[in-house]
Amino acid sequence: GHFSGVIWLTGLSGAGKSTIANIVNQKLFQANVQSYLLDGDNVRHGLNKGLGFSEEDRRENIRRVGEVAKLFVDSGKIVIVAFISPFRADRDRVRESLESNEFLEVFVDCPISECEVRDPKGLYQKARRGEIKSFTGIDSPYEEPLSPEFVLHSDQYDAEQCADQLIELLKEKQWI
Ligand code: GGZ
Repeated sequence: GHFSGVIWLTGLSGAGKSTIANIVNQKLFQANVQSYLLDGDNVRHGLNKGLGFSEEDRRENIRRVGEVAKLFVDSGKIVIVAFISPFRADRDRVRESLESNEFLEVFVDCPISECEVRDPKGLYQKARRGEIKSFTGIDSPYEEPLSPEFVLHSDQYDAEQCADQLIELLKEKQWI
């Protein structure tokens, strides 16, 4: 068997969290590592349907995601979590709910200027026009991690390279 724990990706919309998380998940599968990916696509449309983007709803979103991640850790999985998770206190609470060696906070660090240029879904443009309210980085806060276990510079490396860097980290930490 292998180690179980949570790889918690945090960062702005468009920073590349989901893309990197999907690649890491595939690579772990190919290496016969039992992993599971939690991201907005499978959580905000199901378990957390009904939660929006107010501070209160985001905090509840992250609280539930943390609880589910913990359940998967209990089942022996490596869980990859990819949510903006803008509030430090909420990420810290998840960290506290796990053993100290079971939580890797990974800051997907991409300047908002670059996220805005990418704007894969046109959301930044909408937010700038005021068509979306409370958009992270525009009119809703993002609190950068103060001491993450790892930083991915997704503006300097492509998603494949970032995924490789994460896999190397997992080897160094003897998770895999
Ligand atoms: C931020 C928003 C918003 C607002 C919709 N603010 O790039 P995406 O589209 O695919 O990923 C973003 C996703 C963020 O959901 P999370 O569950 O990760 O957020 S949080 O952790 O803060 O609860 C974005 C889309 O949803 N989206 N409206 N106002 N992102």
